[in-house]
Amino acid sequence: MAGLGISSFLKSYQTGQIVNNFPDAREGEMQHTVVRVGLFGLTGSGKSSFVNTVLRCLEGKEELAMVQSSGAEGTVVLEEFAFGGEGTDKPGFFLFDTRGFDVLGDEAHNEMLAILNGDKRGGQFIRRGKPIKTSMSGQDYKLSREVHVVLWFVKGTDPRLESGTYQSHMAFLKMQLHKRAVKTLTIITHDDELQRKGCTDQQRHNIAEQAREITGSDQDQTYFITNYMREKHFPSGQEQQVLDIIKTALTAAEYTIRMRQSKRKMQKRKEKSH
Ligand SMILES: Nc1nc2c(ncn2[C@@H]2O[C@H](COP(=O)(O)OP(=O)(O)OP(=O)(O)O)[C@@H](O)[C@H]2O)c(=O)[nH]1
Ligand SMILES: [Mg+2]
Repeated sequence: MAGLGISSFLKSYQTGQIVNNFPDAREGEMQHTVVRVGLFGLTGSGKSSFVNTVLRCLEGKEELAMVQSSGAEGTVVLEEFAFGGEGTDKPGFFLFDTRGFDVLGDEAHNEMLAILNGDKRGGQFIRRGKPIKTSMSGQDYKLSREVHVVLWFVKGTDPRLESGTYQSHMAFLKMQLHKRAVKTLTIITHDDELQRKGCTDQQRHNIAEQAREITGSDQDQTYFITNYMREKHFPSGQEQQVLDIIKTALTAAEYTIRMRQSKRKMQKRKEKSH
């Protein structure tokens, strides 16, 4: 699809429009479901900047999300940004900007699960140091409240990538996402800095491999991007890349919703027959 085509599609996008057919949806469920795209990653990986990049690419507008200034803390309040659904009173999808982590451990796992399950929503502060009550299995949750697809952000120039420290912490979360049939797209940011450093194709290949080890994404769902920044040149070709990421994420989210509905139905049938 040409750039303009995707752009106008996404502007007026409504949840359900890609897959179209949700045979196992509960009555009225799809009317209440808006795709939630969860943005996760370590602090400074470019999640909030990505919200601004999408805003720029889709609506030609400037900054909505608060981006870190050097040394300052970034996002502390969860924020959901509505996109799509032009001309209707229902948004097409939400980008859910989360608070990043310095280290990945039990606390990060608990917080991310709570967000995935819809127990933590936009507008809520994240208070750290106390576990959040949430389901470990993700079953019996309300599909319309959950996060349906994950964009995992990795700063391309992060030295921790190469050391492999970060990969080992993701096994738990990968398993949880798999259980929930939620796909992860890997977004490698700071492509401009990689290019400035004269990063070779082989090095890029290695970075992509290392990032994929963290997330378990498919090769074709790993992207390099330069986020839009007000004072900097936004490379041509980036816009198309960003729109492609969103379209791929929405497609994955809709398939997840459909699959979860079918699983739920099968589970109910099983329970009845026992
Ligand atoms: N050069 C360059 N800088 C970027 C890019 N993406 C983000 N940045 C910068 O990196 C810093 C961190 O970006 P944020 O978007 O605030 O990162 P975040 O993931 O939201 O961070 P937390 O909210 O703390 O989790 C900011 O100074 C951004 O301007 C990029 O692609 N290239
Ligand atoms: Mg942020």
